[in-house]
Amino acid sequence: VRELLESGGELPRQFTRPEIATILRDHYRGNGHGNGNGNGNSHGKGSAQLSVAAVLPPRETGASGEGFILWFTGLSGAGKSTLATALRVRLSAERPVEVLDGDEIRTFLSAGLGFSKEDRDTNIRRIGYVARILARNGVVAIGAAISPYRDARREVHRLAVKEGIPFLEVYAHAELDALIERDVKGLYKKAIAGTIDHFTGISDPYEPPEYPDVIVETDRESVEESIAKILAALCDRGLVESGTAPAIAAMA
Ligand code: ADX
Repeated sequence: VRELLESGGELPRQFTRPEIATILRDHYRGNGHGNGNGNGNSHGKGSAQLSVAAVLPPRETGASGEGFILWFTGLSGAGKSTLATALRVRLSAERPVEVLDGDEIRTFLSAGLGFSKEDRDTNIRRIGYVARILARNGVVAIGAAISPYRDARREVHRLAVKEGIPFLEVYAHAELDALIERDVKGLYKKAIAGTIDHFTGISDPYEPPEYPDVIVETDRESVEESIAKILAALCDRGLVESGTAPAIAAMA
């Protein structure tokens, strides 16, 4: 932090309010708030050192800005990415939000992984790892991968809880028939024809969550209705402001 302040860099918003950041930066760069010698070394030995910790707010908790993980699980085409994006749009006015989308992660972080159980579990472990790093730095990390195996999801959950990171599991559910009919990416058709192997729900298993925090029925609900359910659950957990859920519910 000190190096950042000395170089005149911007402190991340979750560290402190911008006006406090300006005072700190001036102090460390010797611009009038330090020991008055203007040489930028006001924090040196013997000077009246301003304790960063003394002016930083305590780590925010609850609806005021704590990071958390929202983990979507569900079949391909069940609406995970759509809902994750809608949530990001809704929540990013209030706090930093990142979406870790299966398709996108597989292009970068998990490039080269296939769809065997082992590879899928590795993929989920990686997404979980990044989600924890983000969440512990105040970001709302939204995971949107099929994550078909219960054990892998449980592990992500367990590691988050171990670090004190709130974790919410959302099951994006739609009847298989509806997904096959909708088939946005044309993958179900190929999987049924046997052109794609190990396709989740067709020729590969999907283990539904036993105790999801929220179930959204994406073949029966509008996006707004599903988002309202999720926001209500987040609100119950004290993770978003109480005004957030009704605002969305009114749109439904
Ligand atoms: S996961 O199983 O490891 O969680 P992930 O969500 O990253 O899967 O990727 C799923 C996406 O990969 C699907 O939405 C689909 O676009 C594509 N895909 C390609 N082949 C398969 C397959 N065999 N099974 C499931 N999805 C596949």
